[in-house]
Amino acid sequence: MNGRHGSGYELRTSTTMRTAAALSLALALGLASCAGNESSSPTTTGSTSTTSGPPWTPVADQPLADAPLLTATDGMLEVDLRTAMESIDVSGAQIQAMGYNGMINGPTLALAPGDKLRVTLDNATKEPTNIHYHGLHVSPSGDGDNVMRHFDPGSTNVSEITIPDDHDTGLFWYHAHMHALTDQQVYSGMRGLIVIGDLVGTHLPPEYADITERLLAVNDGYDQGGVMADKANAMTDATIMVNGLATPTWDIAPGETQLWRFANTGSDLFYQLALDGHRFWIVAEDGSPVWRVTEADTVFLPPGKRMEVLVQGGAPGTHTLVSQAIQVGPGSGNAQPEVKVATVEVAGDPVTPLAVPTELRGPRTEDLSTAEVAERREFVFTMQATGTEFAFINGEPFDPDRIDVEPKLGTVEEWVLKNPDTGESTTSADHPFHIHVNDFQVMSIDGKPYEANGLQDIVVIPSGSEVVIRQRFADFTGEFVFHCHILPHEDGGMMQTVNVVEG
Ligand SMILES: [Cu+2]
Repeated sequence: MNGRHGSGYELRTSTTMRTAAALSLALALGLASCAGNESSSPTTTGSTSTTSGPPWTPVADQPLADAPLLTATDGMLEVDLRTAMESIDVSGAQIQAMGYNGMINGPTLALAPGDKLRVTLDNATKEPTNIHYHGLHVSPSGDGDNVMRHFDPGSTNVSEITIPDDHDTGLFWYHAHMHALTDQQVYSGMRGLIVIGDLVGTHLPPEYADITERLLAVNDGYDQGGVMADKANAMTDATIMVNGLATPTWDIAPGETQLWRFANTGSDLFYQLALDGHRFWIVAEDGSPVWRVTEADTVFLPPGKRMEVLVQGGAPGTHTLVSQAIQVGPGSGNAQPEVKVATVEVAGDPVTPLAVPTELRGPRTEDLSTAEVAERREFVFTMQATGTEFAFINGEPFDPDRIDVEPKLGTVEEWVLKNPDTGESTTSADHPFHIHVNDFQVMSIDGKPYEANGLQDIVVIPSGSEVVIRQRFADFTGEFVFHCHILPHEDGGMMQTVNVVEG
């Protein structure tokens, strides 16, 4: 059973939704006063509020490990996922969580352009769910990348997509996208990585063929009475994890070149990664190859974002990968302190560093700066301090029965994304904009031309700023959404529906 709008579901779970959304609001707005009350406040896990367990004591500093890798064969990858609220081993200790197949970072799905993916999802939780393939250029219709579907509790549903032959190679991810429950389902563990194609073989020089690649899914966990929860904008008390391990350790030889493939698969925290004594060379952003390889001191990962970077081992010794102290909105609740993310051991025999390319080989994504613009539209992102539906686009919360935008297939549109600063710490925040199905190019920020370095699927609209983007609605008609990727904001209403129609 997965009716488009699941009419029966609202009645059964409206209390859950209100509880979850209200608490999400408090958390999203950075209300530090909540912090002292977790044990007595309603759980953020909605219908699972009666669940509790012993304290979670994750083991830090373990060697990095990967999620299980599932690879397509003969053009097809069939994956069975089961989600349930159950006791899961997370970084060496048990905690109640709703992951996929007993993990809070599900299996990594590896496909080549042209392959098909068929996911059979057994929903053994007490709440509806669904599945979204973040960043993939695939059909949003029917049983494809369709987040309008509801997979009812106790039901098993199939989702099937075909990766186009000319799809970008890079890092993507999948996660639950059930409106009003997305935040809790993602932080509880309904997520995993997707690798499309061979980034190294397609885009890097031949001498890079054998470099070590690391898949690095970064997110946070928080023990709320033995149940996996999160603390939006309160990074201090959260456990920062990579691939589900608390601040793990990995190594690199002096001079060795590795490809580190970062994804922020958390629900609301931003990471700005830095490694002492090291620099990064960005080769892909949001699963899209860059137009020029750029050198950077930090890797900025708003929620949902992927950045794939080359790193060369520096001086032998122990180095700490941190997320730097950053401000992700004007209010005090939007200050994130510096936290440790991982330990990198530079050890072993020195290696002669490879020459870092300035440009990539292989297919290049379309530059939309000279494209004919068929339509210009404006979207204003705002929040209010109270209410279940507290986050808006153009003054309205999300309504699945409303079509907000109807672009014509194949055309390019220019969108102005505005985030007015209300001056209130409870209603101002930076909003990471994300749209399904198609990538976009950033054209300007606050009126200043932006030197884009490729296409992307996440861009932060800073509080008090406006960002102009262009996107081509290529290949696929049908309904999909755009939203803020701070998931409590999405659940709170900051989402709209696009319906691409034949021209
Ligand atoms: Cu937001």
